[in-house]
Amino acid sequence: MSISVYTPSPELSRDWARMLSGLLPGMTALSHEDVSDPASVLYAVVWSPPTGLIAGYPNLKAVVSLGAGIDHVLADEELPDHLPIIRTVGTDLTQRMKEFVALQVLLHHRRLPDFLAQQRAHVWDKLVTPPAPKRTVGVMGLGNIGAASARGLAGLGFDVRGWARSPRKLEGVTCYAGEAALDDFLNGCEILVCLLPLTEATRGILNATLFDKLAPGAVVVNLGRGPQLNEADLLAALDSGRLSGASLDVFEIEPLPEESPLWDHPKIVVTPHVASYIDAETGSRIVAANIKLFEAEGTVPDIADARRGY
Ligand code: NDP
Ligand code: OXD
Repeated sequence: MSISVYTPSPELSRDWARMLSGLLPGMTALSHEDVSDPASVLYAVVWSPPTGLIAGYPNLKAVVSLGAGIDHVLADEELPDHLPIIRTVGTDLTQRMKEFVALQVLLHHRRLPDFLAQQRAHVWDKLVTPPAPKRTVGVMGLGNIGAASARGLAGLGFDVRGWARSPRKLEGVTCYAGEAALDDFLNGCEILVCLLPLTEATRGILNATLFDKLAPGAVVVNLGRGPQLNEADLLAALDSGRLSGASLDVFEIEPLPEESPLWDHPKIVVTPHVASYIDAETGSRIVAANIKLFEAEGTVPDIADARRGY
Protein backbone atom coordinates (compact mmCIF):
# COMPACT_ATOMS: atom_id res chain seq x y z
CA MET A 1 0.00 0.00 0.00
CA SER A 2 1.59 3.25 -1.00
CA ILE A 3 0.96 6.94 -1.56
CA SER A 4 2.52 8.87 -4.40
CA VAL A 5 3.26 12.58 -3.90
CA TYR A 6 3.66 14.97 -6.82
CA THR A 7 4.45 18.68 -6.60
CA PRO A 8 6.40 20.63 -9.22
CA SER A 9 9.39 20.58 -6.81
CA PRO A 10 11.00 17.13 -6.24
CA GLU A 11 12.46 18.32 -2.92
CA LEU A 12 9.05 19.45 -1.68
CA SER A 13 7.48 16.18 -2.84
CA ARG A 14 10.05 14.24 -0.81
CA ASP A 15 9.37 16.46 2.25
CA TRP A 16 5.64 15.76 2.02
CA ALA A 17 6.30 12.04 1.47
CA ARG A 18 8.58 11.84 4.51
CA MET A 19 6.03 13.55 6.75
CA LEU A 20 3.10 11.50 5.45
CA SER A 21 5.01 8.22 5.99
CA GLY A 22 5.49 9.16 9.64
CA LEU A 23 1.77 9.82 10.06
CA LEU A 24 0.35 6.82 8.24
CA PRO A 25 1.70 3.60 9.73
CA GLY A 26 1.33 0.71 7.31
CA MET A 27 1.53 2.94 4.25
CA THR A 28 4.63 4.10 2.43
CA ALA A 29 4.54 7.59 1.00
CA LEU A 30 6.95 8.22 -1.85
CA SER A 31 7.74 11.11 -4.12
CA HIS A 32 6.29 10.06 -7.51
CA GLU A 33 9.70 9.52 -9.09
CA ASP A 34 10.59 7.02 -6.35
CA VAL A 35 7.50 4.86 -7.02
CA SER A 36 8.69 1.57 -8.52
CA ASP A 37 5.35 -0.28 -8.48
CA PRO A 38 2.50 1.95 -9.75
CA ALA A 39 -0.02 -0.81 -8.96
CA SER A 40 0.71 -0.42 -5.24
CA VAL A 41 -0.34 3.26 -5.19
CA LEU A 42 -3.73 3.81 -3.55
CA TYR A 43 -3.65 7.61 -3.11
CA ALA A 44 -2.07 10.27 -5.33
CA VAL A 45 -1.36 13.44 -3.34
CA VAL A 46 -0.80 16.15 -5.93
CA TRP A 47 -0.37 19.79 -6.84
CA SER A 48 -0.54 20.48 -10.62
CA PRO A 49 0.19 16.93 -11.74
CA PRO A 50 1.35 16.41 -15.34
CA THR A 51 -1.20 14.92 -17.73
CA GLY A 52 -1.42 11.15 -17.37
CA LEU A 53 0.40 10.87 -14.02
CA ILE A 54 -2.78 9.93 -12.14
CA ALA A 55 -4.04 7.56 -14.85
CA GLY A 56 -0.74 5.71 -14.51
CA TYR A 57 -1.82 4.35 -11.10
CA PRO A 58 -4.35 1.57 -11.89
CA ASN A 59 -5.50 0.89 -8.30
CA LEU A 60 -5.98 4.42 -7.05
CA LYS A 61 -8.78 4.97 -4.52
CA ALA A 62 -8.66 8.79 -4.48
CA VAL A 63 -6.71 11.85 -5.54
CA VAL A 64 -5.76 14.32 -2.82
CA SER A 65 -5.39 17.94 -3.93
CA LEU A 66 -2.69 19.74 -1.97
CA GLY A 67 -4.95 22.74 -1.62
CA ALA A 68 -8.54 23.93 -1.66
CA GLY A 69 -8.77 24.27 -5.44
CA ILE A 70 -9.12 21.21 -7.68
CA ASP A 71 -8.75 22.98 -11.04
CA HIS A 72 -5.12 21.83 -11.24
CA VAL A 73 -6.29 18.20 -10.98
CA LEU A 74 -9.22 18.58 -13.42
CA ALA A 75 -6.81 20.14 -15.96
CA ASP A 76 -5.42 16.63 -16.53
CA GLU A 77 -7.28 15.46 -19.66
CA GLU A 78 -6.51 11.82 -18.85
CA LEU A 79 -7.91 11.97 -15.32
CA PRO A 80 -10.14 8.89 -14.77
CA ASP A 81 -13.74 10.09 -14.27
CA HIS A 82 -14.60 7.90 -11.32
CA LEU A 83 -11.88 9.04 -8.89
CA PRO A 84 -12.92 11.03 -5.80
CA ILE A 85 -10.88 14.23 -5.32
CA ILE A 86 -10.21 15.17 -1.70
CA ARG A 87 -9.52 18.85 -0.98
CA THR A 88 -6.97 19.84 1.65
CA VAL A 89 -8.60 22.56 3.70
CA GLY A 90 -8.86 23.48 7.36
CA THR A 91 -8.53 26.17 9.96
CA ASP A 92 -4.90 26.89 9.13
CA LEU A 93 -5.64 27.60 5.45
CA THR A 94 -8.74 29.61 6.35
CA GLN A 95 -6.93 31.68 8.96
CA ARG A 96 -4.13 32.54 6.54
CA MET A 97 -6.61 33.61 3.88
CA LYS A 98 -8.63 35.67 6.33
CA GLU A 99 -5.45 37.55 7.29
CA PHE A 100 -4.44 38.07 3.67
CA VAL A 101 -7.86 39.37 2.65
CA ALA A 102 -7.87 41.81 5.57
CA LEU A 103 -4.34 42.93 4.63
CA GLN A 104 -5.21 43.60 0.98
CA VAL A 105 -8.53 45.29 1.72
CA LEU A 106 -7.03 47.51 4.42
CA LEU A 107 -4.07 48.52 2.33
CA HIS A 108 -6.33 49.79 -0.45
CA HIS A 109 -8.91 51.19 1.96
CA ARG A 110 -6.20 53.23 3.77
CA ARG A 111 -4.34 54.01 0.49
CA LEU A 112 -1.04 52.48 1.56
CA PRO A 113 0.29 52.30 -2.05
CA ASP A 114 -0.24 56.09 -2.34
CA PHE A 115 1.56 56.74 0.96
CA LEU A 116 4.49 54.54 -0.12
CA ALA A 117 4.71 56.52 -3.38
CA GLN A 118 4.57 59.77 -1.39
CA GLN A 119 7.32 58.52 0.90
CA ARG A 120 9.56 57.71 -2.07
CA ALA A 121 8.95 61.28 -3.37
CA HIS A 122 9.33 62.88 0.13
CA VAL A 123 5.77 64.21 -0.07
CA TRP A 124 3.81 65.02 3.12
CA ASP A 125 0.17 64.96 2.07
CA LYS A 126 -2.60 63.74 4.37
CA LEU A 127 -4.85 61.52 2.27
CA VAL A 128 -7.85 61.02 4.51
CA THR A 129 -10.07 57.99 3.89
CA PRO A 130 -13.57 57.16 5.17
CA PRO A 131 -13.91 54.73 8.08
CA ALA A 132 -14.60 51.07 7.29
CA PRO A 133 -18.42 51.20 7.79
CA LYS A 134 -18.55 53.66 4.87
CA ARG A 135 -16.58 51.31 2.57
CA THR A 136 -18.46 48.60 0.65
CA VAL A 137 -16.49 45.43 0.10
CA GLY A 138 -17.80 42.51 -1.98
CA VAL A 139 -16.54 38.95 -1.64
CA MET A 140 -17.14 36.60 -4.58
CA GLY A 141 -17.31 33.01 -3.33
CA LEU A 142 -18.62 32.18 0.13
CA GLY A 143 -17.09 28.75 0.64
CA ASN A 144 -14.68 27.79 3.41
CA ILE A 145 -12.33 30.67 2.85
CA GLY A 146 -14.72 33.21 1.30
CA ALA A 147 -17.19 33.02 4.19
CA ALA A 148 -14.47 33.31 6.85
CA SER A 149 -12.84 36.21 5.02
CA ALA A 150 -16.15 38.04 4.59
CA ARG A 151 -16.91 37.61 8.30
CA GLY A 152 -13.41 38.85 9.14
CA LEU A 153 -13.99 42.01 7.08
CA ALA A 154 -17.36 42.54 8.77
CA GLY A 155 -15.54 42.23 12.10
CA LEU A 156 -13.28 45.10 11.03
CA GLY A 157 -16.38 47.19 10.47
CA PHE A 158 -16.63 47.13 6.65
CA ASP A 159 -19.96 47.15 4.89
CA VAL A 160 -19.62 43.62 3.49
CA ARG A 161 -21.60 41.75 0.89
CA GLY A 162 -20.98 38.30 -0.52
CA TRP A 163 -21.93 36.37 -3.65
CA ALA A 164 -22.23 32.61 -4.11
CA ARG A 165 -24.04 30.18 -6.39
CA SER A 166 -26.61 29.21 -3.77
CA PRO A 167 -28.28 31.27 -1.02
CA ARG A 168 -26.17 31.73 2.13
CA LYS A 169 -26.73 33.34 5.52
CA LEU A 170 -23.71 34.96 7.18
CA GLU A 171 -23.83 37.24 10.16
CA GLY A 172 -22.80 40.79 9.22
CA VAL A 173 -22.69 40.00 5.50
CA THR A 174 -25.41 40.78 2.95
CA CYS A 175 -25.56 37.69 0.75
CA TYR A 176 -26.50 37.46 -2.94
CA ALA A 177 -26.95 34.24 -4.90
CA GLY A 178 -26.56 33.28 -8.53
CA GLU A 179 -26.16 34.98 -11.89
CA ALA A 180 -29.44 36.87 -11.52
CA ALA A 181 -28.18 38.69 -8.41
CA LEU A 182 -24.68 39.47 -9.72
CA ASP A 183 -25.43 43.01 -10.90
CA ASP A 184 -27.05 43.98 -7.58
CA PHE A 185 -24.07 42.53 -5.74
CA LEU A 186 -21.58 44.49 -7.87
CA ASN A 187 -23.50 47.76 -7.86
CA GLY A 188 -21.71 50.11 -5.43
CA CYS A 189 -18.86 47.72 -4.54
CA GLU A 190 -15.70 49.71 -3.88
CA ILE A 191 -13.36 46.82 -3.17
CA LEU A 192 -14.06 43.47 -4.84
CA VAL A 193 -12.35 40.33 -3.54
CA CYS A 194 -12.48 37.20 -5.71
CA LEU A 195 -12.33 33.89 -3.84
CA LEU A 196 -14.10 31.78 -6.46
CA PRO A 197 -12.94 28.39 -7.68
CA LEU A 198 -11.92 28.18 -11.34
CA THR A 199 -14.74 26.59 -13.36
CA GLU A 200 -16.18 27.19 -16.82
CA ALA A 201 -18.64 29.64 -15.19
CA THR A 202 -15.94 31.69 -13.45
CA ARG A 203 -13.22 31.70 -16.13
CA GLY A 204 -12.77 35.31 -17.30
CA ILE A 205 -15.44 36.61 -14.90
CA LEU A 206 -13.28 39.59 -13.85
CA ASN A 207 -13.53 41.53 -17.11
CA ALA A 208 -14.35 45.01 -18.45
CA THR A 209 -18.12 44.42 -18.34
CA LEU A 210 -17.93 43.48 -14.66
CA PHE A 211 -15.55 46.36 -13.81
CA ASP A 212 -18.06 48.82 -15.31
CA LYS A 213 -20.67 47.66 -12.77
CA LEU A 214 -18.49 48.50 -9.75
CA ALA A 215 -18.30 51.89 -8.04
CA PRO A 216 -16.12 54.36 -9.99
CA GLY A 217 -12.46 53.97 -8.98
CA ALA A 218 -13.05 50.55 -7.39
CA VAL A 219 -10.29 48.11 -6.48
CA VAL A 220 -10.08 44.46 -7.54
CA VAL A 221 -8.36 41.84 -5.38
CA ASN A 222 -7.96 38.47 -7.12
CA LEU A 223 -7.01 35.60 -4.84
CA GLY A 224 -9.02 32.88 -6.62
CA ARG A 225 -7.29 31.78 -9.83
CA GLY A 226 -5.45 33.68 -12.56
CA PRO A 227 -7.68 32.67 -15.50
CA GLN A 228 -10.65 34.32 -13.75
CA LEU A 229 -9.12 37.71 -14.58
CA ASN A 230 -8.87 39.25 -18.03
CA GLU A 231 -5.47 40.89 -17.57
CA ALA A 232 -5.79 43.17 -20.64
CA ASP A 233 -9.16 44.47 -19.38
CA LEU A 234 -7.66 45.10 -15.94
CA LEU A 235 -4.74 47.09 -17.37
CA ALA A 236 -7.10 49.15 -19.55
CA ALA A 237 -9.43 49.85 -16.61
CA LEU A 238 -6.53 50.91 -14.38
CA ASP A 239 -5.05 53.13 -17.07
CA SER A 240 -8.40 54.82 -17.76
CA GLY A 241 -9.07 55.35 -14.03
CA ARG A 242 -12.21 53.16 -14.11
CA LEU A 243 -10.42 51.09 -11.45
CA SER A 244 -7.97 52.67 -9.02
CA GLY A 245 -5.97 49.64 -7.91
CA ALA A 246 -5.60 45.89 -7.84
CA SER A 247 -3.97 43.19 -5.76
CA LEU A 248 -3.17 39.97 -7.58
CA ASP A 249 -1.95 36.77 -5.96
CA VAL A 250 -2.81 34.33 -8.76
CA PHE A 251 -2.02 34.56 -12.48
CA GLU A 252 -2.84 33.02 -15.85
CA ILE A 253 0.78 31.82 -15.97
CA GLU A 254 2.64 31.06 -12.72
CA PRO A 255 5.34 32.00 -11.93
CA LEU A 256 4.40 35.37 -13.45
CA PRO A 257 6.62 35.75 -16.53
CA GLU A 258 9.47 38.25 -16.25
CA GLU A 259 8.08 40.30 -19.16
CA SER A 260 4.54 40.67 -17.71
CA PRO A 261 3.39 44.32 -17.52
CA LEU A 262 1.69 43.49 -14.21
CA TRP A 263 5.04 43.44 -12.36
CA ASP A 264 5.78 47.14 -12.78
CA HIS A 265 2.30 48.64 -12.91
CA PRO A 266 2.16 51.37 -10.24
CA LYS A 267 -1.43 50.51 -9.29
CA ILE A 268 -0.97 46.76 -8.92
CA VAL A 269 0.25 44.84 -5.88
CA VAL A 270 1.69 41.48 -6.99
CA THR A 271 2.25 38.52 -4.62
CA PRO A 272 3.45 35.03 -5.66
CA HIS A 273 0.38 32.85 -4.89
CA VAL A 274 0.91 32.99 -1.15
CA ALA A 275 -2.44 34.26 0.11
CA SER A 276 -2.99 30.99 1.87
CA TYR A 277 -0.24 28.47 1.67
CA ILE A 278 -0.34 25.05 3.31
CA ASP A 279 3.09 24.17 4.63
CA ALA A 280 4.08 20.51 4.49
CA GLU A 281 4.05 20.04 8.26
CA THR A 282 0.50 21.31 8.82
CA GLY A 283 -0.80 20.03 5.50
CA SER A 284 0.54 16.51 5.95
CA ARG A 285 -1.48 16.16 9.17
CA ILE A 286 -4.66 17.17 7.32
CA VAL A 287 -3.90 14.87 4.38
CA ALA A 288 -3.08 11.94 6.68
CA ALA A 289 -6.31 12.44 8.67
CA ASN A 290 -8.31 12.50 5.42
CA ILE A 291 -6.64 9.33 4.12
CA LYS A 292 -7.28 7.52 7.42
CA LEU A 293 -10.93 8.58 7.37
CA PHE A 294 -11.29 7.59 3.70
CA GLU A 295 -9.78 4.16 4.47
CA ALA A 296 -12.24 3.73 7.35
CA GLU A 297 -15.42 5.15 5.82
CA GLY A 298 -14.88 5.35 2.07
CA THR A 299 -15.57 9.08 2.08
CA VAL A 300 -14.59 12.35 3.81
CA PRO A 301 -16.38 15.70 4.19
CA ASP A 302 -13.91 17.53 1.96
CA ILE A 303 -14.57 15.63 -1.26
CA ALA A 304 -14.99 17.98 -4.21
CA ASP A 305 -17.77 17.62 -6.72
CA ALA A 306 -15.90 17.12 -9.99
CA ARG A 307 -19.05 17.69 -12.09
CA ARG A 308 -19.55 21.08 -10.42
CA GLY A 309 -15.80 21.76 -10.77
CA TYR A 310 -15.13 22.62 -7.11
P1 NDP B 1 -15.34 26.25 -1.68
O1 NDP B 1 -15.55 25.17 -2.67
O2 NDP B 1 -15.50 25.96 -0.23
O3 NDP B 1 -16.30 27.48 -2.04
C1 NDP B 1 -16.47 27.98 -3.32
C2 NDP B 1 -17.45 29.12 -3.27
O4 NDP B 1 -17.57 29.69 -4.58
C3 NDP B 1 -18.87 28.66 -2.86
O5 NDP B 1 -19.46 29.64 -2.04
C4 NDP B 1 -19.60 28.57 -4.20
O6 NDP B 1 -20.99 28.76 -4.14
C5 NDP B 1 -18.96 29.74 -4.93
N1 NDP B 1 -19.10 29.57 -6.38
C6 NDP B 1 -18.62 28.58 -7.18
N2 NDP B 1 -18.99 28.77 -8.45
C7 NDP B 1 -19.74 29.90 -8.47
C8 NDP B 1 -20.44 30.60 -9.47
N3 NDP B 1 -20.43 30.18 -10.74
N4 NDP B 1 -21.10 31.70 -9.13
C9 NDP B 1 -21.13 32.12 -7.84
N5 NDP B 1 -20.50 31.52 -6.82
C10 NDP B 1 -19.81 30.41 -7.14
O7 NDP B 1 -13.88 26.81 -1.96
P2 NDP B 1 -12.86 27.52 -0.97
O8 NDP B 1 -13.54 28.64 -0.29
O9 NDP B 1 -12.18 26.51 -0.13
O10 NDP B 1 -11.78 28.07 -2.03
C11 NDP B 1 -12.19 28.87 -3.12
C12 NDP B 1 -11.06 29.05 -4.11
O11 NDP B 1 -10.06 29.91 -3.59
C13 NDP B 1 -10.29 27.77 -4.47
O12 NDP B 1 -10.97 27.01 -5.42
C14 NDP B 1 -8.99 28.34 -5.01
O13 NDP B 1 -9.14 28.62 -6.39
C15 NDP B 1 -8.83 29.67 -4.26
N6 NDP B 1 -7.76 29.59 -3.27
C16 NDP B 1 -6.68 30.40 -3.44
C17 NDP B 1 -5.65 30.40 -2.53
C18 NDP B 1 -4.49 31.31 -2.67
O14 NDP B 1 -3.51 31.14 -1.92
N7 NDP B 1 -4.54 32.31 -3.53
C19 NDP B 1 -5.68 29.48 -1.37
C20 NDP B 1 -6.88 28.69 -1.27
C21 NDP B 1 -7.87 28.74 -2.21
P3 NDP B 1 -21.91 27.75 -3.28
O15 NDP B 1 -21.64 28.12 -1.84
O16 NDP B 1 -23.27 28.09 -3.69
O17 NDP B 1 -21.47 26.37 -3.63
C1 OXD C 1 -5.29 26.36 -2.93
C2 OXD C 1 -4.23 27.32 -3.23
O1 OXD C 1 -6.13 26.05 -3.78
O2 OXD C 1 -3.28 27.43 -2.43
O3 OXD C 1 -5.32 25.87 -1.77
O4 OXD C 1 -4.31 28.01 -4.24
